[in-house]
Amino acid sequence: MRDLRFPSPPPSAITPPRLWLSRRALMATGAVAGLAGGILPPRAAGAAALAARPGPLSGTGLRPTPLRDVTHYNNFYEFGLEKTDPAERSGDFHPRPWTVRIEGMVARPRTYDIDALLARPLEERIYRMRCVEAWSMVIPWIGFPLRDLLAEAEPLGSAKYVAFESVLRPSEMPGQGGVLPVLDWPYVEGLRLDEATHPLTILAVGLYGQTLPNQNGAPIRLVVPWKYGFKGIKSITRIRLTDRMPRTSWNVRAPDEYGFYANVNPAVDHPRWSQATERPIGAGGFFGAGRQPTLPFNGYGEQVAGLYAGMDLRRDF
Ligand SMILES: Nc1nc2c(c(=O)[nH]1)N[C@H]1C(S)=C(S)[C@@H](COP(=O)(O)O)O[C@H]1N2
Ligand SMILES: [Mo]
Repeated sequence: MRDLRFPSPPPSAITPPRLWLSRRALMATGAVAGLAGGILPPRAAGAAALAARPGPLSGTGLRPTPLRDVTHYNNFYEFGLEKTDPAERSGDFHPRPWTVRIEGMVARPRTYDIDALLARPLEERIYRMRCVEAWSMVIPWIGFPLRDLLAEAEPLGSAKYVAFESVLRPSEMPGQGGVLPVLDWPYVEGLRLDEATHPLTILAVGLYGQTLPNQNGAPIRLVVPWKYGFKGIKSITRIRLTDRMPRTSWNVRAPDEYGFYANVNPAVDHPRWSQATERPIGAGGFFGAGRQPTLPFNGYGEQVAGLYAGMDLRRDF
């Protein structure tokens, strides 16, 4: 029987030739190196241009993964289990009209329209993204700090955690209607309040100078760069402040494998594979980089390690 948990890296770790061939084609046009040079890469289907000013850590010299890989090697189980499913099966998803509700332990619960969120001052944040499956990307996100939105709702002193919920829409998300229940829908995630209000934590509404492609979590998703990718919940409709540690989809699915914290940690292996190294996606095929060491907190330790002072991160993984 097929293993429906995250596959172990060896079979899934091989970039299909089709992907790197198209990446080479993209590089030949100069589009990949285009960010710094001001040439924008081609637009993903359905995405619109989106302007942003450079945000903190944008000048750290990380080379973004080609757009083709960012949009064609995805985990978005609402659209299927394969990395190619989100790009192939999300064409009928409608990320508009859309609202995001902020509620729970706040003085001012409120509902935001996505157009109002897109009209806020936006920043580009070039962040590493490390998947628990031991591959990684560098993505030029566009978004704004989650803390700004939370502040507008005025969290109560009793609030300790933030719970997030993705959209439930089986009519447009074939993975939600399947006969094999991989995850309980809707997908849910959670952060401690101090993690949610850390300045590196953003709500992303775009990438590579355009609104979010459906497969990357349109129209709005979470990005927490020091945690494994699965914490970056996509297509968010609800954000709830609470005093209880929220349930999270992968922790409910396999609690021994996926913890609440999910901080990137090369010293704590997944029970079925090592987390010591990672395979950068789209880093150049035969001639480019091979596996590279995984960094504690995905390289953001200087900014975030203090959040976990005194905690045993082997136990709270
Ligand atoms: N709603 C929802 N959010 C999700 C997922 C998902 O299946 N459903 N997959 C997660 C995982 S495992 C990863 S690695 C990232 C992938 O984001 P990307 O496809 O934009 O790179 O999204 C995360 N957010
Ligand atoms: Mo992931």
